[in-house]
Amino acid sequence: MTRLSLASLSAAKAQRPTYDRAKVTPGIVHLGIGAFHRAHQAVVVDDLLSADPSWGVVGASLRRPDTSAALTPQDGLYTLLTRSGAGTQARIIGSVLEIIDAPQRKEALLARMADPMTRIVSLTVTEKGYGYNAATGHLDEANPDIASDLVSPRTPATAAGLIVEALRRRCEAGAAPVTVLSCDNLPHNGRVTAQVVTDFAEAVDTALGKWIAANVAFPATMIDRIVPATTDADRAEALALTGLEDAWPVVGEPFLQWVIEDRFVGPRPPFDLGGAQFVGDVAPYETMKLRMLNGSHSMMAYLGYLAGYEFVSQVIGDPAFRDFIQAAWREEIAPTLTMPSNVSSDYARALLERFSNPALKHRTYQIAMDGSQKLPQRLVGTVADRLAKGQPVERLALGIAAWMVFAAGTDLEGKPIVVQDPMTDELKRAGRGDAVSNFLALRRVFSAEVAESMHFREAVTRQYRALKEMGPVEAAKRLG
Ligand code: CS2
Repeated sequence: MTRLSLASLSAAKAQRPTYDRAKVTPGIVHLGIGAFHRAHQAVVVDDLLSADPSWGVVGASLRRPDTSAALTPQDGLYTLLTRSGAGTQARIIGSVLEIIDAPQRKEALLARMADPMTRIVSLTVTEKGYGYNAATGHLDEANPDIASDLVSPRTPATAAGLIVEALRRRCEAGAAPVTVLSCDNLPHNGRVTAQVVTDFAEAVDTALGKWIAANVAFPATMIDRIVPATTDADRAEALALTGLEDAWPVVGEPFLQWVIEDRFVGPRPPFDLGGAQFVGDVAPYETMKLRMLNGSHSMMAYLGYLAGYEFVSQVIGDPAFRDFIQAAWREEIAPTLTMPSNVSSDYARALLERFSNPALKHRTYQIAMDGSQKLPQRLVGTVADRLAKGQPVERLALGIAAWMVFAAGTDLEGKPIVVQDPMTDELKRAGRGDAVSNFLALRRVFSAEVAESMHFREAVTRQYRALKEMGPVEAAKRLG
């Protein structure tokens, strides 16, 4: 069996890079090079390298060495499998030039980030990776990783710490401005990144804050592609299709969207050649995506998991859930958006098709992870907007009640659930006794205005009881 690498690339029975890989130079450093980045931004970059080879990606893993271990022997090359009902397409992506395992090679990473050739530092570090406290709107200095970086800011481990140290070096060397591009599912991700970076910088070096304000841009982005975690079956399929062994292919749906606020300092890569859109204001796109797609994803994940469904396509294939999700979009979520109503109804129709993709095998359990970090922007914000107008929130309340049951760590048959969440201990405690009240008291998840609304408390209590008494399918049926 031959392994994918530059030496074997010409033998790959798949779409391959059309540019000369030897001429590609690094222009982007990406923090958090997981499957999502490799199936999204790196593909967009792959599409533009023939036009401009100065935008190659150096990726960094901040926690685990596994991506570097898998892709370094492959010269950074990997297979993208695009899956739909019509079959699977394989394509070799060549835009990632190097993968740095940050804990082992911190100095190499910082040097690369500070290098003037690097004009973009982008990130997908998940919601919890920002060290942001949404309740205060600032860097969470009590977060243990952030606290430890603040003590030794020259050898940081967090995204905020790494960016600040790289910026300090750039400032000291008089290097060119740089754009920091957040690609996580957070509302106002550009603003949040600017806030944590500035707060961190001011805590360690007051002069640096000024340089950052003048030399760094933090555009907001909306990112979208469904990327299920890679399995051994995917590895086998990559080999069967391309003829080359790949230790870590990635899988995605055909759909890809990337909306970027057009506010770069320094040169802007022609991301539009790979289908990205540059716009003046990302917020309407972002709110639509977070509330419609991610909001319903989370509801389907908790309700579906509790109903015994492994994949999203099975959940949306159950008429009770399908009707419920469509009603939630139409009656409760879409009316809170500023998008024209035909945009949101077309969007909902497209989502239904994407969720129904039978080939994707996207696990409900994967989406259910880190709920405490996801719920605020996916469901609770929508609830807040509706409560302010005195509108009903029954369906959103059912989705939130399903999260409460899941997060408490025991399914409806009494079987334990392995809850993966930075707040696991608090969630487990909240599940004991008066669970609804305990969960509503978590200020990182529910703002005071939402938690103190009688209307909301009653709705969640009603739906929580319905879940326990009749199960998720019947509870959803009543609201479909
Ligand atoms: C999902 C997202 O895992 C999750 O929480 O809702 O990863 C979702 O698939 C992407 O945001 C789609 O763009």
